[in-house]
Amino acid sequence: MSVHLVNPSDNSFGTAVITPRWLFVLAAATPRNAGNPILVDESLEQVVPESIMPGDIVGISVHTGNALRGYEVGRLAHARGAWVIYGGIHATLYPDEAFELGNAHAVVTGDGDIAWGKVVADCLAGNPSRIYDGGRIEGGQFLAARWDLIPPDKYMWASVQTIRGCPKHCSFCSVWRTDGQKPRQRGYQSVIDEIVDLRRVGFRFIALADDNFYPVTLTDLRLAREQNNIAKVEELMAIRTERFQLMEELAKLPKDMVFFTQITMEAGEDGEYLDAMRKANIKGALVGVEAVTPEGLKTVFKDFNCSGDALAKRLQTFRQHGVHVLGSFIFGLPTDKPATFDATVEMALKAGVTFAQFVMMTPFPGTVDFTRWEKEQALSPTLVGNVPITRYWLIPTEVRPKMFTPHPSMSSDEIRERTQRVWDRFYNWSAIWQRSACTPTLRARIAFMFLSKLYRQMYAGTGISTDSARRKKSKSWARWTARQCRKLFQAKPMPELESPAWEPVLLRTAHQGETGPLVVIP
Ligand code: B12
Ligand code: SF4
Repeated sequence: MSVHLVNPSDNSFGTAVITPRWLFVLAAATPRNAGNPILVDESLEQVVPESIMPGDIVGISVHTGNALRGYEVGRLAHARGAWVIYGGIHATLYPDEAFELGNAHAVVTGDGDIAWGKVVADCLAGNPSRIYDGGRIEGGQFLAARWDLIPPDKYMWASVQTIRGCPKHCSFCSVWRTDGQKPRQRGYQSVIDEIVDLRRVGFRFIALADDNFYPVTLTDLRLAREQNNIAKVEELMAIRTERFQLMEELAKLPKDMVFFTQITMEAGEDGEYLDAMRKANIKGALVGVEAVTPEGLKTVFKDFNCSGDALAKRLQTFRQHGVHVLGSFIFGLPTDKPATFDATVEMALKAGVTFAQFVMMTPFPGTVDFTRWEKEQALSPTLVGNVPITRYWLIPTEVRPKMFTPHPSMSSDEIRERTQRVWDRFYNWSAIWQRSACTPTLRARIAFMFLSKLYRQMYAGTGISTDSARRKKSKSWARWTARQCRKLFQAKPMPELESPAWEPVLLRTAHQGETGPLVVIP
């Protein structure tokens, strides 16, 4: 009997940018008596059906974008006589779908770190339950990933999570609803141990797979102080202090390490925090800019972001403190006009962001935008084939519309074409050459240029170049470039590297709750 963990994808490039962390975390959650799980990341290569045997256990993770392929994998695993289990954000939101379309035996909702062990044991006993509620476990219970199972030559970046949950409530984002608004922070010791494991085997680029690396802002602290809410101030300060401790420890790791994270632009007003990030070798961060106008920010419930000159200044502050920005912008908001596209790319150029992504408004399940849209659609449902558009992930990709929510003044094609032009303008050779001046050597400059083009190729998913000849050509270019780029990320292994000898840590266990006794983890 074998346990297989499959990360579904329609697109296999042979090389991938970032490790799907869940694979290595669930590997750690797999009981030792079930042996080492077989990890299949389909963004590298497709699953081989013949490798699945009757009685095997197949765990499949689905987010909305890969659900359709995930169900296909589940059906083929079921046909091979395996136990089929789903988990991940989409399965959490739509467990029934996994049974109806993916031949599931069971679905795990929420966090899998603890639930997966029980699922495997139940399958081995031939008696799995239908639903396992993994819930939201405490930060101290997050499992460290099993990096001993990572293939050494397939990924550019490994991913390590330091915190889960986000206190904000942006309308297009499901994180605060699924992962909660209470930040759940891992002990820094366990984070550092994982990173040491990765550096030992030659990974020096690490994506911190966090929802929001800056969970407590200076404004939060000021407000709590103004309200004289001592308990709140203490709680916020404890979170902030732990962040600084983590960064202090990251700073002690080998100097060639490079970290990248996701953060709100509020960190731009906190020079002390940005300096700590820089010292910790957190050299870049994805910042959700989303919109460059106050009206746009209001529609996405992101009024805490800046617009206009203040926005450019805020983003430049990151650079001044040595943190590069990957600016993330959304097109297709109801307030967008034709002029918004040029204004956005000009802002991205003016603000000096090192990379940028321009995504088209997509209503993801679990978000405020999705709920609103689903209600509107209930009045007069739109169908594609016989699938309601509010279940767009079930529409075969060849006929799936590229945008789902109608815009008040522009057609979907107009939005796509304008978005494509923005990508082209931001990533034209001359603009990239200018930005590449941030690198120290000519070699690094050339690498930067290739990476910029690769990024554009992999993520400009506007669906414009969808004729199959162009798609095939661009895919084989991306495959080749990804292979070359990966070598630039590889470092000489450091098998001699040791984790610091940590003092025993006091932690509360989640089952015991906030008021439960403390346990000593040696
Ligand atoms: C890091 C990250 C990225 C990174 C790295 C992705 C990667 N290769 O791993 C980058 C920046 C590249 C990225 C890109 C995108 N992302 Co992203 N990303 C995240 C983030 C912040 C963390 C994911 C992570 O690694 N978590 C750590 C692991 C351990 O947690 P986990 O995956 O949730 O798994 C746990 C449980 O879900 C469960 N579980 C998961 N799978 C399984 C399977 C089984 C069998 C079981 C039992 C349990 C189980 O157990 C795990 C351990 O507890 C999440 C937010 C979030 N909180 O999930 C968004 C998130 C997953 N991303 C999201 C989106 C929308 C995207 C993009 C489409 C954005 C865009 N517009 O381009 C792209 C899509 C890329 C792609 N093709 O997959 C959405 C997905 C929404 C949805 N309904 O599907 C999320 C939820 C954020 C959001 N804003 O709502 N992302
Ligand atoms: S978009 Fe970012 S800031 Fe907004 S809720 Fe999601 S994770 Fe938090």
